[in-house]
Amino acid sequence: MQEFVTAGDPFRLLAPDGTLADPQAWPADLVREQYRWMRLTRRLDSEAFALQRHGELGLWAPSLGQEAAQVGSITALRPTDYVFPSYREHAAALVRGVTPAQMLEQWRGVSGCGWDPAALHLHAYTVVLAAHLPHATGYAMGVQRDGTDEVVTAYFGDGASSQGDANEAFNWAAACSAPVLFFCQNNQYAISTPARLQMRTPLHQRARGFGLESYLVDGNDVLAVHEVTKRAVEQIRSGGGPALIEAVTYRMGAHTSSDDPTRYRDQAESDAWAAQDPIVRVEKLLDAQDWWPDGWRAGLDAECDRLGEELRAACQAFGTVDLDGLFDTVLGAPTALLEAQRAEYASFLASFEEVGR
Ligand SMILES: Cc1ncc(C[n+]2csc(CCOP(=O)(O)OP(=O)(O)O)c2C)c(N)n1
Ligand SMILES: [Mg+2]
Repeated sequence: MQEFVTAGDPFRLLAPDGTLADPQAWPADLVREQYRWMRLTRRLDSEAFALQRHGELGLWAPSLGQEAAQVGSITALRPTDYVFPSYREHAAALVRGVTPAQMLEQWRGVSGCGWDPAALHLHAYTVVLAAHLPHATGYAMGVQRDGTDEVVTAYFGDGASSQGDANEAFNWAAACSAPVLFFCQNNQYAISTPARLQMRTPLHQRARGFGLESYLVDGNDVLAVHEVTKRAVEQIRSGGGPALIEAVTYRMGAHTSSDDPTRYRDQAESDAWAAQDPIVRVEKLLDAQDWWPDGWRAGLDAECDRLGEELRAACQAFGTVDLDGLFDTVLGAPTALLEAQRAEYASFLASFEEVGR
């Protein structure tokens, strides 16, 4: 296998036209399994986006286009390796066994986290950029103290890499040799700010300055992501210290359901990245190698349909959101400021009733 590239061009195994240097070296069932998770993730994402548009969810952050970066990496971890996602890692949640209903709870506003983080070794979605990176580092220090060989992973974006929290976490993880993998999906944008405008030196190069092992990978190539993550995780698990992976990908959709990306990026750019679609790429490989067992593809189509149906049914079964209750879980004991905000919000909600009269 070709050496992992840590500078210059991202490491790639599968070309956008589906060409793979040595297809026979790859078990077909591993390729199909990666493809299956990517297809399920894409279906989950499109259904959830549609549910938001129907007014069923407060917000949705699409993972469209980032399926390879997410699936390739999460499947390279052990199910017991603790993961700190940000808000877009829906593939990680699916692979870890979060059910469709649990997946939507936070986006519907019916709970702060739909699943049990300890049971699934998957933390709640974190919206405050990079806040979970020092948490992941601290968690990894606990793992180190306990002497187990668990590897902790934190997912974050190009924009989050500019936060002070991220940089403190990189430094402290390196200083303590904490068993943590920092996985950056450089999807080219922090909402409307292009990555090229907010950093002078690419993240994988900055990582070296902190003393982290670092890797640059084509984030739309699920096989390359899987291999690079496996390599990084082996190094961390065997006591080699923390690592950072920068996966170069593209946010094909909007930042969230509240965003209109046509306001700040060209169609030509989106079209160029559409030609790098991570799912189409694997489909081309499966076609070229004829790695479709009889009935397998139709079975997966049906599985995607079932996931969509489950999501819609689960969403419609949610009760109404207890808006007042939101204030109960902000702090252990209420403060005067919190009570004032609660009252202000209650009168804001009441103003809609007046409009309706
Ligand atoms: C500390 C903090 N500042 C600002 C925001 C508002 N915000 C939400 S997402 C986002 C952009 C993040 O971009 P990136 O880290 O590249 O992740 P992506 O959304 O592209 O996955 C910003 C500025 C926030 N959530 N937290
Ligand atoms: Mg980004």
